[in-house]
Amino acid sequence: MAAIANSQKASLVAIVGNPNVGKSVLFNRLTGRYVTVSNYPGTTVEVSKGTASAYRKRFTVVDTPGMYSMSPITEEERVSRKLLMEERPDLVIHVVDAKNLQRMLPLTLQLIEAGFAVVLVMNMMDEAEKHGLRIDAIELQNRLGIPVVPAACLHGRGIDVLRDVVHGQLGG
Ligand SMILES: Nc1nc2c(ncn2[C@@H]2O[C@H](COP(=O)(O)OP(=O)(O)OP(=O)(O)O)[C@@H](O)[C@H]2O)c(=O)[nH]1
Ligand SMILES: [Mg+2]
Repeated sequence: MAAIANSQKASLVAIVGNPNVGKSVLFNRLTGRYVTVSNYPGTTVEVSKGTASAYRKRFTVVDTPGMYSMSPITEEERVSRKLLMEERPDLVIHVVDAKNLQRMLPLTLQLIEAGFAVVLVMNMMDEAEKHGLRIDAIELQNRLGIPVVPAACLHGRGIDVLRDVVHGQLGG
């Protein structure tokens, strides 16, 4: 019956993080051509949704406006928080700038505390390396208790690993 075939809703994956860390670049890498951009209801803030896949599993990806914390100040932050709390994504990809890890990790902890399944994407590794920064992703992963994926989304680095991790997190 069609109703049964359609009853399995596609998983929702939300990309969140500070402004300007590469969320939209990652969103574009993960999604294909079928992307919808709309104003979040009652606001002028734009939210993009698209479909991505890992192996043959398809999932919906939403690109959220930049947020610094779960305690919103700006309209963008209010939208991102509302989206997270109301849509309760199956997985949250927290994108951070590897050059500014310390400043950005508090949001990772807030997301974990809020009960979300979180994957940390350490983006801009190309720039971090140019600055001579060396980050022990395994140690960070062990301390946080969530998957950590080093990436340079602009150059496509880390995307395949992230797809694998997302696939695993969504139940394979
Ligand atoms: N060097 C480098 N630049 C990157 C990387 N990823 C993204 N960028 C650049 O960072 C800038 C911001 O990228 P966006 O994807 O627009 O960032 P965003 O997080 O969506 O920003 P907001 O939507 O404003 O919150 C752009 O100029 C990108 O080209 C990366 O891995 N390495
Ligand atoms: Mg963006």
